[in-house]
Amino acid sequence: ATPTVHLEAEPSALAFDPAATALVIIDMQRDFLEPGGFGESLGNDVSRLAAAIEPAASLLDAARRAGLLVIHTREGHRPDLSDAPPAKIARGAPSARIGDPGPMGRILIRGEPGHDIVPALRPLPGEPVIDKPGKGAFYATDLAGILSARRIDTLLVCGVTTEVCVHTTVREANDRGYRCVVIADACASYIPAFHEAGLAMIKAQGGIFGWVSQSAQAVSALG
Ligand code: C5J
Repeated sequence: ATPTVHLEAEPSALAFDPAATALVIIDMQRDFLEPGGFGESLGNDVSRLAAAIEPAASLLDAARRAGLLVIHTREGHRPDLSDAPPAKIARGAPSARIGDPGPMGRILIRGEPGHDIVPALRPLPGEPVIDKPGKGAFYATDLAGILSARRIDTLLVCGVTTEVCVHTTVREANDRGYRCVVIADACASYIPAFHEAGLAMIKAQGGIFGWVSQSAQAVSALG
């Protein structure tokens, strides 16, 4: 029989096959979580995101032990900025723009220290790392191919920020037919009200584009 994990979630519990389930950790990068990066350049208090690290680390550990496919994403651009839309670079009035030098290297540029995933969530060799130029993890990446090659039908999703890159990715994954469970305490936002509203939107209307659960529930379900 297919091994089945039963997960408590809202608006309803669900069951999944660990072999057909991936953990997707969105953009847990120094550029968003540490001072001197992209997030702070936009005027955000980056310390608000730290709360997601420990829950995400325990979820990552449980997912690895249960044999789930683990996928990490990173938002960032090529050093020559050829994949960075001018409209994205020009947006707002940041203290430093994408590509400008900063204390963690050039802002939101692949290969720079700020682009790295935080040490507590460092990918293991063999875990796919999706480098994405946009907010969603499907746009201009090979994520769809990786998921279909592994016959994945369910995603556990966490990371930052809840209402931006997590939401964009989950909305598109839902349209592509994946069941998405967002792990609430392993996500965070610079704007707490948006974190709460973002989670509420996902699970409203009978789970209009997904489910919401907690890291402790996912860890205990994964055994
Ligand atoms: C943002 C992200 N907020 N990873 N990126 O610009 O959510």
